Amino acid sequence: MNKIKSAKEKPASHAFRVSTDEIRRKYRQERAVEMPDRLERRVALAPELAPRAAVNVSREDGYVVVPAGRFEMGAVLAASHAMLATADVAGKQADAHKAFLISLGEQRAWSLDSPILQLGLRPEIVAAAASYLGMVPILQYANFMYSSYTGEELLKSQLYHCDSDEAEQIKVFVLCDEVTPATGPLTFLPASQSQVVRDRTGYRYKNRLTDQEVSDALGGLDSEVTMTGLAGTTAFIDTSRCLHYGSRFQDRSAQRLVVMLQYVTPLAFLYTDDHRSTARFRHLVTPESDELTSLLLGVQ
Ligand SMILES: O=C(O)CCC(=O)C(=O)O
Repeated sequence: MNKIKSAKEKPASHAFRVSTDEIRRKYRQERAVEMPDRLERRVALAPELAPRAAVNVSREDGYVVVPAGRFEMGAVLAASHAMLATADVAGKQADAHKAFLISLGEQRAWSLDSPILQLGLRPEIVAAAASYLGMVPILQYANFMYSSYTGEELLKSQLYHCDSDEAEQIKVFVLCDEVTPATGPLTFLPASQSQVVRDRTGYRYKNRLTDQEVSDALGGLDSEVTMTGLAGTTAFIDTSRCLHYGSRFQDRSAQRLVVMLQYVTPLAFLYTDDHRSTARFRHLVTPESDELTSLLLGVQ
């Protein structure tokens, strides 16, 4: 077996934070060989879904940003504002690992009728993620994320990083209010540029890089993209392949509210076991659910 599995002392999720891109890829390939039954239908359905894809996320870029107005977001934006109006923001910030970026909702409270899951199960969005990932993914996370200014020092995900929990994934972000450069936009580099930075800095997925380190590696930050725009602006981003950061506030009185959906594959390192026994929303599948929903919610 590969180096990661033989490193018994630490789980794969840890190894994935400290190992190289090459070892991560190899582990994933070996995992794919071990679980053909869990991948077969997912891979077979991806090309069938492809014509419905809202956007084409290229391997080169690893992201697409769609301006407000292109997708119907009325229900989910209303749900985000209702959630913020009733949330105990100060209480959540006091308990949070990252006070500058907190999740507002309890995901176990979502039902199939919740606007956020309705969005996460929308075929044109799912098809975009499936086409990029080469298989129907699992919707592993869906929540409203609230950010605000909590101090000058840049910490954790306020610094450039790539997500360690998968080798590739799609996160969908929807702005719930207008975001400007002063109000903590998600900021990222295309996948190809991110690869250059990882190669030149000997990047490991537990690392955080300063702007200066990234700029030195690239000879400037010209390729940086900021997710600004009106409410409803939507981004599809591979946050494992695109270096990114967010929630840096120039305007200390401002706040940022976004929807975040996360699509991963059964090969994700966050599933140390079979995803069918751990996928977050699997309990929502009913006998009436269609195959796509069962796959997305991870019971198949
Ligand atoms: O928007 C942010 O503050 C950062 C988000 C982030 O790092 C992530 O979702 O992986």
